[in-house]
Amino acid sequence: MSLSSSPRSSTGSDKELRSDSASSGSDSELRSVSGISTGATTPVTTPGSSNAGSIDALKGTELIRENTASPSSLESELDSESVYGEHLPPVPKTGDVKPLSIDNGTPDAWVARDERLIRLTGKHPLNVEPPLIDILKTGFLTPQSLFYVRSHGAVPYVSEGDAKDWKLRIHGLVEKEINFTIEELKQKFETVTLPVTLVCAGNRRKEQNMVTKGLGFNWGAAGVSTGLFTGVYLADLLDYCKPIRPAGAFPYDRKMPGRARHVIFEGIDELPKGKYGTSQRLTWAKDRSKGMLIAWGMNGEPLSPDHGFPLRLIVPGQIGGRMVKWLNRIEISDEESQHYLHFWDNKVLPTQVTADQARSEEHWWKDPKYIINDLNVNAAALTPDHNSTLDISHAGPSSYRICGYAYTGGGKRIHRVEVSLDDGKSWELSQIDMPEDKYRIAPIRNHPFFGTLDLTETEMSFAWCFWELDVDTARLKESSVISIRATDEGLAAMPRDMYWNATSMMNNWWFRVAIHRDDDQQQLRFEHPTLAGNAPGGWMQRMNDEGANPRYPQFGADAAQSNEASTQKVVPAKIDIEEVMTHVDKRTTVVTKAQVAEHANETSPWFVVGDHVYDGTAFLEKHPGGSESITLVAGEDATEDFMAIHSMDAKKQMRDYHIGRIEAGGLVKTEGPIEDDPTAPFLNAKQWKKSVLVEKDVISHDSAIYHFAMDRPDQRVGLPTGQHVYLRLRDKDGQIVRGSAAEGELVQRAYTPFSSDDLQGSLQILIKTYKPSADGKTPGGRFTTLLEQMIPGEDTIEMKGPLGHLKYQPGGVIQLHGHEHHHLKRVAMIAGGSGITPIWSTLKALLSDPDAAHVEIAILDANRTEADILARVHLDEALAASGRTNVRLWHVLSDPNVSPEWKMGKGRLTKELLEQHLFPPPPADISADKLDDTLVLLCGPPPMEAAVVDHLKAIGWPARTIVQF
Ligand SMILES: Nc1nc2c(c(=O)[nH]1)N[C@H]1C(S)=C(S)[C@@H](COP(=O)(O)O)O[C@H]1N2
Ligand SMILES: [Mo]
Repeated sequence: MSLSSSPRSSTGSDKELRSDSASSGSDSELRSVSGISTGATTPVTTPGSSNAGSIDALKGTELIRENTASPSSLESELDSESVYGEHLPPVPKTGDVKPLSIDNGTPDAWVARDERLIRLTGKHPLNVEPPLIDILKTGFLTPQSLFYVRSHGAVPYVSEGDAKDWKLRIHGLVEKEINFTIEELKQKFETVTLPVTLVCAGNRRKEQNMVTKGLGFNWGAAGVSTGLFTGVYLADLLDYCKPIRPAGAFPYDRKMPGRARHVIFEGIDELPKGKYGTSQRLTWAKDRSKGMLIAWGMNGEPLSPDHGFPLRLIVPGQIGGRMVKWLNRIEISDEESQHYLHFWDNKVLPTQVTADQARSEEHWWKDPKYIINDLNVNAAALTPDHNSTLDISHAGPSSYRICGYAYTGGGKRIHRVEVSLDDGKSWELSQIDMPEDKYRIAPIRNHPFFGTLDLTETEMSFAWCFWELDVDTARLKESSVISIRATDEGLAAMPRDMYWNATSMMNNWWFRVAIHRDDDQQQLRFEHPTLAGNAPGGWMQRMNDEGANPRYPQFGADAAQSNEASTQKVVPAKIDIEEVMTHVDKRTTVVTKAQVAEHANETSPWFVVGDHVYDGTAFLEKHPGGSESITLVAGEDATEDFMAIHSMDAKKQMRDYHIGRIEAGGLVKTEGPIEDDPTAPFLNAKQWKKSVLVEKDVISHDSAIYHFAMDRPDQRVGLPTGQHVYLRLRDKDGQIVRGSAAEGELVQRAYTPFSSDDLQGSLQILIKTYKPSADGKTPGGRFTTLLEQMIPGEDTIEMKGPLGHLKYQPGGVIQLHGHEHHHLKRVAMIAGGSGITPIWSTLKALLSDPDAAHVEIAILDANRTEADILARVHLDEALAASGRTNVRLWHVLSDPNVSPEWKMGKGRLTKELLEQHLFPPPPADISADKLDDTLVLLCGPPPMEAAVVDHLKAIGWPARTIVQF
C-alpha cells in the first residue's frame, strides 16, 4: 500500500493542486476545497474528559483582559475583512436570491431562496440539499443560500422589528430567570464565532430507501453544510441563570424531582403536534468546550429565515435535528423535552424493527437508548461526480484525483479516509485537509461581527474535512468500484454493510462509486449509489431494476457472475393501452415532459397513462369521481390508479382526451412524499398506504362497519368531514390477493368514513356488501366481494386520499370545490340505500357541532325494506343525542309488501313526497356576491338520483343548490 501523492507543502496553491488531475466537471469552476495542510500532528483531547478545570481554562483570564483592554476607538477602525484574516477560508455571502415562483401559494411564498437547491419533499415544507458537486465549488464554508434546509413546517415570518423585540426566555429550575432581547444578549455576554458543520441525521438516507423504504424522504449525500456561527455560549447563559441542582446521587434512569438535569429548547414554528423542541443534558450544555451557541449570525450575516432568523441553537458535533431554529424559549427541567418530535424523530431504532412495527409500537421511540445526538463518522465522494466521465485513451490524463468530504461527531477528528479500488480487499490512505485547523493558528478578537473566533484554546473538531487521493488512470481502468471509508480518532470506522433502520438515519456504510468502461475502452463513466430526491439513477436503483440486491452490492466481474445465476426478472403483462385508449391520428404526436409539466395545474390538467398523454380539462366537470381525482394527478403518471379503477367503457372514452405520446423516457414516476414527519396524518393524497383491518362489526345481514388501523394509535386519519378515501384490493379470479404479492388486478372504490375525523388511530367505514343474486344471474359487487374475504387482524387494504369536492367546516359551513363557503341555514339530505354513508359524516358533524344548532335539517332515507335501512340505530341515536328539534328524519320503503304497521313513507321518492318533507326551495336567483344558505345533498343509485334531480327542479330548486356525491 502506498500513498500515490506525496505530502504537499502547506503553501501549495489551489491551482497547483488541481493542475495534474483530470476533472469531471468544468475545471475552471472547481476550486480545490483544500487549503493549507497543518498535518495531523495537532494534539487532541479525549472527548468527554473536560471538567470544571478545562471550562475555566477556556473562559481564561486572558480573554477577559483582552476585552477590557481594547479601546473602543480602535474597535471602530476595525475592518471586518482585514481582521478576519486572508489565510482563513473565505466567508461566502448570500448571493442574489429572491422569492421563487415554485413557492407561490405556499406559506413560504415570501422567503428568498436559491433555485439550485434540490427539493426533496415537493414544494413545501422546504427540505433541500445543494447539488453534491457544488460542495466542491463552495468549499469549507457554505453560503446560507446553498446551505441544506430541513424544516418540518412553514418558516415563521419574523420582521426586522419583530427581531428587535425577539425575547429569549430561560426559565424553570433556575435561580434567575431571564427574558433577553438579542441586543441584551450581545451586551451581557461575550460574542463568539465557531465554524460548525451541520448534518441532518437523514443524510444519505436514499441509499437505505433503495434497500427497503423506511419512514423518511430521500436525502442524497449533501444534507450537510458548514457555516461560521456567531452568538453567545449557552454555557454563559446557564452560568448566569444558575440551574438549581441539589447534590446527591440518583438512579440514572429516573428523574430526581427538582434537580435540574435537562435543558429544553423550543422554536416558534407551529407544527401539527405542537412546537418544535428537543433537549440536551444539562451537564453537556454547561460544558463550554462543547461549543453550544445561541446564535444569530452565520457567515457574517444575520441567519436567513430558512435557517432560523433571528435566533437558533447550535450544537457542534451533534445531528442538525438538535439545533432548534426560531428559538425563543429554554426551560431547565428535571426531565427531558416532552415535545412530540423529540420522541418521534431523530432515533436509530434497532435494525430488526420494521417501518410498520415502528409505526405501531410506541415503546421503541420512548426508549432512551435509541436517541441520537452525536454524529457518526461519515464520508462521500465529490469527484468523481455521478455520471462524469474520464478519458482513458492515450490522449487522456495519466492520473485522476478522487476527493470528497468527511465528518464525525462529538468534537472528534477524522484521522483517516481510505480508498479501495477492489471493494475493500485493500485500502490506501488519502490526504486529509482540515480547513478548521486554520482557525487554530491565531485567534480573532473584537471582530465587529464575529466577536471572538478562537480555536487556539480548544482541540475540539466541529467541522468537516476534505480528503483527496491521486490514482493512476491505468488502475482505475482495472477497477469496477471506488469504495471510501473514513475512520475517526476513536477508531470508529464506516462499516461495509448498511445498518438499515426504520428512520433510515445515520446511514454511513462505505460510500461506493461504480465504474463503467465503455465498449471501445475509450472512457470510464462513474455512477454514485443514488441521486438526491426523486431523481432516478445510481447503481442502487440499477441493481434493483436488474433484480440484484443493492444491500450486498456486487460490481464488475462479481456482478456479472451472480447475475447469470439469478433468475430472469418477471415483467408483468401489459394491457394494450394503445389499442384501447388512444386515437390513431394522435399516436405519433410527441408531447414533451416540459409540456406536461406546464399542465401540472388544476385548470388544464394533463396526465399520463401508459406512454400517452391526456388532457383532462374537458372532463373535470363530468368526472364521476370528482374533479380532484383528475387534478391530483395533473402533470403526473397516473397509469396505476387509472387502470385499477376504470371500466373498459371508461378506458375507451379516453380516446377523446388523448393528445399524443410522451417523449422517449416517459415521466419520472413521482415517489411517495414525506413520511418521516410523525405528526403527519395517516392519509396521503399522493400515496397508497397500507392498513390492517382490525375489526369488523356486522350491523345487518349485508353491511358491516370495518375498522382499519392507522400507523400509530395516536395518529390522525387526515380525512376532513365530507371527503372520501379510496380503498383498493387485488383481485385474482374473484379471490383477494393477500400480503404484498403483486398478482391479480387492482380494484378500487371510494368511501366516506363512518367515524369522524377526530377519531385517532383508526378509520371506520360502513360498507354494504353487494352479494350475487340467489339465481346467480346478477354477480355480486366486485369490490365488496373481495372485502368480505378480508380476515380481521390479518389482512391489509390500501388507502389513498382524501378527495372530494365537499368539506364540512365548523359553524355549519359547507365548502364546495375548495372555494365556495355556504353558511347553511337549511340542508336537505336525500339518501338511497348505502347512499346514506357519504351523507352520514356531514350529518354527524352538523349534529355534534354546537355552532351549527341553528341549521335546519331534513333527511329522506329511501330503502327497499325496513331491514335494509343502514345504520338505523346509529341515525336514531345521533338524532336523540343532539337534542335538536329542527331535524326531521323520514324513511321511505319501496317494498310493495311493506307491513301495515309501517308508519312512515311508502313507495318511491315522488315530487309530492319531496314537496311535503323538504322545506320550500331557495330563491331561483341570488345576487352574485352571495352563496346559497340552503342546499340539497343527494346520494343514491344513479336512476334514483336522476329521478330526484328532475323532481327537485320541477319543484323549483335551482340546479346549483343540488350537490350530488
Ligand atoms: N424550529 C425548528 N428547528 C429545527 C427544525 C425544524 O423543523 N424546526 N428542523 C431540525 C432539523 S431535523 C435539522 S437537520 C436542522 C436543519 O437546519 P437548517 O435547515 O438550518 O440546515 O434544523 C433543526 N431545527
Ligand atoms: Mo434533521
